Formats: sequence, C-alpha cells, structure tokens
Amino acid sequence: KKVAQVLKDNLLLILLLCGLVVGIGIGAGVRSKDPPLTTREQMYFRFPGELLMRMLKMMIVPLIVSTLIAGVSSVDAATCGRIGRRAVIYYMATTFIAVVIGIGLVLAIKPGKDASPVNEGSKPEPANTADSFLDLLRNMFPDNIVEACFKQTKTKQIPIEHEPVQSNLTTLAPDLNTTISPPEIKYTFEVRKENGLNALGLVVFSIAIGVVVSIMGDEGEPIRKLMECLAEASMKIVTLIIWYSPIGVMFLVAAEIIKMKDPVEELKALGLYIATVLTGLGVHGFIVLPLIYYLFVRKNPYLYMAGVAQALATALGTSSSSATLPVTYKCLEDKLGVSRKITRFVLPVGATINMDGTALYEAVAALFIAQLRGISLSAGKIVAASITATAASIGAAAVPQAGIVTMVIVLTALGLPSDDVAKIIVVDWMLDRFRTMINVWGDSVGAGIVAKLSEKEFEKLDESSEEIDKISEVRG
Ligand code: DAS
Repeated sequence: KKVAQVLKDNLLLILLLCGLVVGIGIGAGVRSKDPPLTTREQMYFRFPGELLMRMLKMMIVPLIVSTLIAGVSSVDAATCGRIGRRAVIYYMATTFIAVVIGIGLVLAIKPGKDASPVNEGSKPEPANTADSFLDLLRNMFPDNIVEACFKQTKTKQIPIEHEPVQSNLTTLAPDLNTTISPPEIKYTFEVRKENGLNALGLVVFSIAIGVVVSIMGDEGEPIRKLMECLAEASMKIVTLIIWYSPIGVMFLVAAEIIKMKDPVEELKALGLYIATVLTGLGVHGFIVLPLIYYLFVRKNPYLYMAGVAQALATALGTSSSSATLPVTYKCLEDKLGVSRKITRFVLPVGATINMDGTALYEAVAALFIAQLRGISLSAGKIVAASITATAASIGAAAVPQAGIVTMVIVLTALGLPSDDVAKIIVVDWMLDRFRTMINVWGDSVGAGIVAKLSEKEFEKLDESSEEIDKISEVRG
C-alpha cells in the first residue's frame, strides 16, 4: 500500500525519468538506421520535443511578471529589501564558490594538457567584456517592456568592408610585384535588438512595480489581486503541461543523440574535459550546496533534492532554467511547502541571474582552452577568469546553450581568441543539460535557505494579517 502511495506521488517523476532513458535508447537506435535520417526527418522527429519547449516558454512571461508583482507587493518594502538582500548574497556567494571549485579542478586535472580538440561547430561572433557588461545594464532597463518579452539588446561588432589594397596596386602599377599584407580589419559597433526573452528586464520592471504597489497599500490591492489570480491560473496551466513533459523530453533527448556526428570520437577527444566539468558540477551540486543548505536549514538536503527531482529532470531534458521555472515552482510549493511569498521572489530572479553550473562551466572551459594552446595563466589571469565567469553567468540568459555565448567574455578577458569556443561546442549540448540542472538546484536551495531565514518575518506578517482579519470581523 505504501509502495503504491509512493509510486502515485512520484508518478510524474518516474514517467519523466523513463522519458529521458527511453529517449537515449530511441536516439541510439535511430542513429544506427541506414540510411540516416534526413535533416527534414530529424526536424519532424524532434517536433514533439519542440512542442514541449514552446508550451513551457509560453508560460515564462506570465509567470515571471505575475508571481514577482504578486510576491513583492504582498510584503512591505523593508521585508522585501531584506529578502532581496539575502537572496543576492546567496547567489553571489554560491556562484563564486562554484567558480573556485571549477578552477581548482581544471588546474589539478589539466584536461587540456595533451587533448586533441574536435574542431567542429559554428563560431559565435566576437564580443568583449565591456560591451557585454553594458548590454547587461541596457537589458536591465528595456526601452519597451512589451518588446522585452521577445527581444534582447546586444552590441554587435561589425567589420568595416575594405577594398583589398593588393587589387588597387596591381591595376595602378602592374609590374609592381611586392606582396602587401592584408589591411587589419576595423570594426564599427552597433547596439542591436536580437530575438530572445529579456528576462532580466522583465524581472527589474516587475520588482519595481511590485515595490510601488506594496507602498500604495490598499490602493494597490486591485493590481495585487489581479497578479495573484494570473499567477494561480498560470500554475494550473503548468500542471497540464507537466503531464506532457515525459513525451516531450523523450523526443528532445533522442533528437540530440541522432544529431551527434561521431559520439565515440567526440567523447574520446574531449573525455577528460567532460569529466572535469561533470566532476565540478557533481561536487558543487551534491556536496557543497547540500552542505550550505544543511548549515542554514538544519534539514536533510537530499530529501529536499528529492522534492525538486521533477524540476531537475526537466532541466536535464530541456537544458533551459527558464523553461523549467514553472516546474520548479510546482516542486517547491506543492512538494516542499516553501512559502509562495519566497518562491515568487527568489525563483524568477534566481533563474535569471543565479547560474552556479554555468559559472563553473565557463571557468573550466576557458582554462581548458588556454591549456589546449599551451598557455599557462598567471594568478592574475586566473582571478580575472573567476570574476568574468561569475559576471558572464549572470549575463547568460536562461535558455539552451546561453553559457557558450557568454563564455566568449571570459576568453576575451584571458586574451584567448573567441573562435576557440568551436573546440568545445560539439559536446556543449550535453554539458548544457547538466549545468542547467545545477543552476535549477542552486535556485531551489536558495529558496529553501531564504525561506528559513525569513520565516520569522512571515510569522509576524501572518500574525499581523490575522490581527487585521479579527479587527475587520469585529467591525463587520
Ligand atoms: N542553459 C542555460 C540555463 O538555462 C545554462 C547555460 O547555457 O549555461 O540555465
């Protein structure tokens, strides 16, 4: 009877894990099919997975805006400040710890000493630290809040077209046979808008509105109630989507396996690098974060992890923290009973700026690339790598493979060519899933700790709201 109850309570998680495993099996099976699937057949094959990503992404904007405004406006500004401060201190501290773990491991294991990188994959355009930092600030203040739902600001470096010097000379003086070095390319800069959710802008806007509505007191009640209702409705739709996720995840994983060019070759060439990243994520996720959770909450962290397993499996399947956000809410509120006043605050902000897995990964990958080039980095460069990896993870959007894009900032800070990202991009789709899982786990631990630290405030808040109810009953 007890087993039946456990199975019933965890039916969704079991289905999701089956979806992941069966997806790997189907992917491996279809890969060996001869002739292989055409790209069109691969697109059709991935379609059920694409539908899941679209459904989850559909819920991100209503969830972030409604839960943040409802959450922030339901507490007074002072409490709001205290919770926000605790959350941000936790984010910075755990992200930095993750980076230190990553750097320690990559210097100890030295995966790049004699690895043969697989040079494949597309090359993201060059970016540099200053541009990316300014883009981060620009995105925090979107010039059109509706547009922030589908556009991000990004500084583009555009090479200025040059007529090659050589052809001019040969037309002017044909017998001249000197070889002229090609002109060094100059860049112009343009701030453009790219497709992609500007979650940071929505978060800043929602917190601002939430604080103002909280200060407005009774006048703000209609907005607060509206946002509460929208948040509830969004969570109910999420519950329906979650029942579809095992199917969607199965096809997402299978489609990635089918797409891999030469798994054995790729895993052999970058095996030690993959092992370093996974070891770092494992140490941070299964030892450091549980220890920090226990220090503050004094409860079994692994039981807490079991409560968010559904969200961790969704992160593994979708490799997107923001797409997993709806499931993370469900796990923390329904399974672990974390107060909504906390989850509505901490989760949307955490999913956007708290990415321990990504920060660890970017530090490891950057130092791995330096090792591949036989460059031994000075202590100063390693400190620079740790700081830029932390900053780059904050700037990374919570969408698939965002970490590979912002990693270019770390490479530029180390004076490494940003094109070198191509050396590791071929296995990024797999590592992305694991670092996203640690990102979501870090957000969940943060919610649990902030809830514990803030429960005194909420006990007082609940008492005072009970007082108000009693008084209004008497008056009534
Ligand atoms: N996939 C990102 C996320 O959703 C992490 C990353 O790309 O590094 O958290």
